[in-house]
Amino acid sequence: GLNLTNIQGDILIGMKKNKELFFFFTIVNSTSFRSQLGSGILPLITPTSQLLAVDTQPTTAVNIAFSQRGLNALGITDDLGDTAFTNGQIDNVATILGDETSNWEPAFAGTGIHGVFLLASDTIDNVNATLSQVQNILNGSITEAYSLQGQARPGDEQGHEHFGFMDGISNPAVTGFSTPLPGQQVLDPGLFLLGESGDLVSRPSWAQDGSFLAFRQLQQRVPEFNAFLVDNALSNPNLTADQNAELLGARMMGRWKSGAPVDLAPTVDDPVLAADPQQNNNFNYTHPGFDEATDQTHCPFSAHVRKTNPRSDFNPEDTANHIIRAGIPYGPEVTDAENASNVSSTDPSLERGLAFVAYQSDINNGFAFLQQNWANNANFIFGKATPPGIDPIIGTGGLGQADVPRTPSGLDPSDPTRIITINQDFVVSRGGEYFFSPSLFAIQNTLSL
Ligand code: N7H
Repeated sequence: GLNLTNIQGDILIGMKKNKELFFFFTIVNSTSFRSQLGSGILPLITPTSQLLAVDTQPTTAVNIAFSQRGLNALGITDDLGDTAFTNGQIDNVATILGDETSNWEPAFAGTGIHGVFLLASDTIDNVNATLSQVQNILNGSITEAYSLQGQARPGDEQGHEHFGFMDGISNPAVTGFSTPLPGQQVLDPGLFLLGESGDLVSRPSWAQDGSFLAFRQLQQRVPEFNAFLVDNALSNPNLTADQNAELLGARMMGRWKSGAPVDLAPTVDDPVLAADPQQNNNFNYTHPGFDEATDQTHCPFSAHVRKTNPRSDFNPEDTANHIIRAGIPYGPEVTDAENASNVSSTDPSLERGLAFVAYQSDINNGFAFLQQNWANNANFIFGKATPPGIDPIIGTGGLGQADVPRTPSGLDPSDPTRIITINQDFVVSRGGEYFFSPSLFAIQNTLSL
């Protein structure tokens, strides 16, 4: 089995707290940092084992991860065997990810991000207290490069991202670790943890049980998204105008806001199904009597969840391109003024979105692959009667151009060939970085002095 006391807690199960601070730092004194890392910081790092039971969870869970620049700053010269990590996310900006560099937060475009602390707790006060403790221990050996405060949305919206959709339902199960729920894919640990079964790349031994963390600050233009749904509402005669707007959103996502999968609830939401973990992920886009190459009466080929995890659209089911997601929303609720104008405020304090976190053992097979080869590729999912178009939620026209029109088909169940043109991006990448989340053993023996 896996050594759960050695694997940082966010990787396999997520820290799952209502507040999570991403504190990006620059190492300014490598020797001092390395000596404090093993003595003072290591005892604060939360392994998977501590998160499994409520009574062993710390008040504030702490994880740490390093960029290639950070490993360089520590004098670590081993090649971890992942070119995306080695070159940094900025190297992927336009051609791979389709980001517009001018939208990048300057800290992500610069050279100062050596690592990130992930601090998760029930309150921001707890998070800040732990951050002070970390900074005291590190005693001036790091400086803040940037930070992003994530928080669950309030009240009934808890667990929902800013567009209103329930998130965090579907993640892969890992062989030898998790008991799968119905419909959940069971995958080799080596897809997520270096040096474990299924990781085919040769790594330095200390990298075992670490994972690559792809971080993205993804701004969401919520008022624009809502206005788009109203303006392009579908025309099912049995539904109200509001329901037809909801239906369009559900078909773009592949799930209703409740979380119910469109593949199982194609025309009306089913909140009971949504709330049942035995059922809400138990689908694979096949239906007796329907041809998977033509059928979009259930889930559109272009739906976000289908573009990023095509399930039985591959036969045999794809096993190479998977991520474990552990993001959290950031930013405040939409204001009345934004709602009234249908336009996101340009006030930076009102920016909102998803602090996106994806774990994998190979970034070019994981996050970067999903974004470039699936979401941003109009012809994917291959072999369908109608080309799906690029992902209506996260796809970009590519080559770093924002607001390139997206032309997904299949969104209108009454005419699957109809293209609903989307002239604006509802998700805008503000950049990010690739990190390595080492095992506790590696923190103690390799990264510390
Ligand atoms: Fe997505 N959303 O909240 O609108 N995503 N995502 N994602 N996403 C998923 O099934 C969302 C993004 C995946 O197994 C759900 O747990 C938003 C990127 C994958 O069936 C919802 C953003 C990438 C899945 C969202 C965003 C992915 C998934 C359904 C950006 C990878 C699992 C909840 C702001 C490149 C699919 C669930 C499966 C599900 C949303 C980004 C990938 C609601 C808002 C960048 C693999």
